[in-house]
Amino acid sequence: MFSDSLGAGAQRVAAHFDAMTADMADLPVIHAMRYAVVGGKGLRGWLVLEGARLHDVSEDRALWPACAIEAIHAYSLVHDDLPCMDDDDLRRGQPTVHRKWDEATAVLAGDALQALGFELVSDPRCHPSAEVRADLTLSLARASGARGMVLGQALDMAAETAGTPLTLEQITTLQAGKTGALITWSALAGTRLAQADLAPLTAYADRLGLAFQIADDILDVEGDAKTVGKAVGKDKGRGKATFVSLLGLDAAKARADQLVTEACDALAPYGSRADTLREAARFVISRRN
Ligand code: GRG
Repeated sequence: MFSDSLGAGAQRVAAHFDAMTADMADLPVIHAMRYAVVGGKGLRGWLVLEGARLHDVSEDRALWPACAIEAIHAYSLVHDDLPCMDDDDLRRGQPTVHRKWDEATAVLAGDALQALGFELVSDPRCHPSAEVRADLTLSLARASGARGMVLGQALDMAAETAGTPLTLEQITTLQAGKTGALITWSALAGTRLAQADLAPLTAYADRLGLAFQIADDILDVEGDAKTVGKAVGKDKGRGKATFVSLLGLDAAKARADQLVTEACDALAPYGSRADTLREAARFVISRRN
């Protein structure tokens, strides 16, 4: 079952995280880092492992970027939950980092997780080739910074105060940064490790990222977000445009289905070896959290 594979991947990534942080000081910030990394679905790390498997890259090597992207993802959630952003009390059904510790610890834990992500992909143990490590590091910087996730978050914050709802095109651009950029990087990291052609998995991942966000918007209206552990910001749903509000629920579901079909089709060059990635795409729109 796909969820078993996801869970097993998350455990191996968590074990790598523990090994990579074992020598760090016994301080609240380090405990907060671990707290922020565990307990998620581990989709991004799993995508790295699976993309690597598809290219016959050893898991020992793939665990470095897998752990890196989960660290960057965790940093983004810790900072997104802060009072100056979404002001969330719960994440994954547990107190957010600034609630369990304090704001300063949450800022520092996020900062340290971000630095750790870059440390992991630039560590010579990740890959012997400096060219491959530089490619992973540069692409991760672009995906997570002001060309990617931070851009998406900034556009989202600007939309909150703009007064006029976003158009479909604007929200697609926003989400391609906020959610899509890290998902795309995850799906491509194994290809980068193998120095193979990025095109098929780019087409897959871009559609997967968008489908993920549409599914997230659908879950916000259909799911019992509080009980399944999604973050519920104090300002969430305050008239912000979403794929559901712009397209309507049925058309949003149809669009997500279509994107998953296109994502699966993009994997044709890999044949049946990519069936698990196809399952992942279907999981993304059928998940309950
Ligand atoms: C603070 C720079 C900065 C960016 C924050 C990712 C993000 C940008 C905000 C999170 C807000 C949010 C809920 C976005 C929707 C999509 C998303 C990233 C959901 C969480 O990802 P999952 O479902 O989380 O993969 P788990 O808990 O499984 O790791």
